[in-house]
Amino acid sequence: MRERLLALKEEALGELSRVENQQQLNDLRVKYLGKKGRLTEILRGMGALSAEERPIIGQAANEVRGAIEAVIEEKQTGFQKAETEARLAAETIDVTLPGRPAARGAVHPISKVIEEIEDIFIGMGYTVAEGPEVEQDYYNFEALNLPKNHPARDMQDSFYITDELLMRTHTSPVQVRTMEKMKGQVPVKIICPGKVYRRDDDDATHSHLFTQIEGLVIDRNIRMSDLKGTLLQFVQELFGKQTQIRMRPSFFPFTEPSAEVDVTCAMCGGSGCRVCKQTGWLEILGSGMVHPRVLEMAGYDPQEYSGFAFGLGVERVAMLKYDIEDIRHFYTNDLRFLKQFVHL
Ligand code: FA5
Repeated sequence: MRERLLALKEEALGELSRVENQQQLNDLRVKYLGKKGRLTEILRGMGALSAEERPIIGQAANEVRGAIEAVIEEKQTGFQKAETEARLAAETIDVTLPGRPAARGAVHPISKVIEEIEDIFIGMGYTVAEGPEVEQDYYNFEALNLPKNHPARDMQDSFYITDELLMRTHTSPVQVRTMEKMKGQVPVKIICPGKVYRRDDDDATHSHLFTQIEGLVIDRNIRMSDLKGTLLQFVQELFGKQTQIRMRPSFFPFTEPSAEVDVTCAMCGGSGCRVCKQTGWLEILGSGMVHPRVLEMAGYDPQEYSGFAFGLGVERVAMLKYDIEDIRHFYTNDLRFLKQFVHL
């Protein structure tokens, strides 16, 4: 029996030395040490042994079991270690690999110019106001001294939704809304950026949808010279110190007197070029002193208060600033065009 035990040990250790994986190891454990395994099978013959032999064989059997278990244990530890190492290797992160760049959007050039203009006016003490794009005829026209059938309504051919509702044709209705909200209080000092809509045919300098920034100041003793000084400071901050302005008499039903304002052409510095059609000047906005009737309708006594207002075309300013020859580039969303503004 002792020989059988030793032979079993040799056989088991021999087989164990060749195991390659956990599954084979488990199988051998069952084969040799399991309840119905080979060792148990041999030990079943113990009953036939004499009383002296039994403890000796018992001890030998324990030694064999211990030897086999020790090897199984050692193999087991080896497999677990190898498995952990393999898992760690598979999960390794190479921190030196370059990252995958996420596609980043950028601010649209029109939004950039709006922000820049807002910053300039905020620096002069203005606040930013907003109004609806779907506007009532009253605010878009009537309260601005353009009664129904007034011929100047044609200047801003409109998209009507109903008889009384339209897409606003300019940002000037926000003047009236702000004055109503202020209920006769001064000073009023706002700018209002926003989209406006007109039934203009699209061409290189006209779009049926474009952006305006309205400005409005109301207080006691506001004069035309305040308007001129404000606009001069504004264009010099936006286009550079060398920029000059020119005011040309004009007509808007909501301002009296009214003026269109040109700036010296940023392309040629005023000497005349293709962009300014050889005049040296470029028109960027309409302006004037708020009409007494508009003040009165909005609850301000024109005997006591006066004000100026202006409305500038943001696309026209952006075209000048970035030398863009066609307004439609802003709205066709060609990435080759838009990408040029990413780092500005
Ligand atoms: C107005 O809209 C007046 N509300 C401006 C104003 C406000 C005057 C306050 C007095 C007091 P006008 O229609 O001229 O004015 O438009 C103002 C500016 O918008 C123009 O100078 C021009 O820069 C721009 N603009 C006008 N029509 C278009 C268009 N179809 N596409 C792009 N820009 C335009």
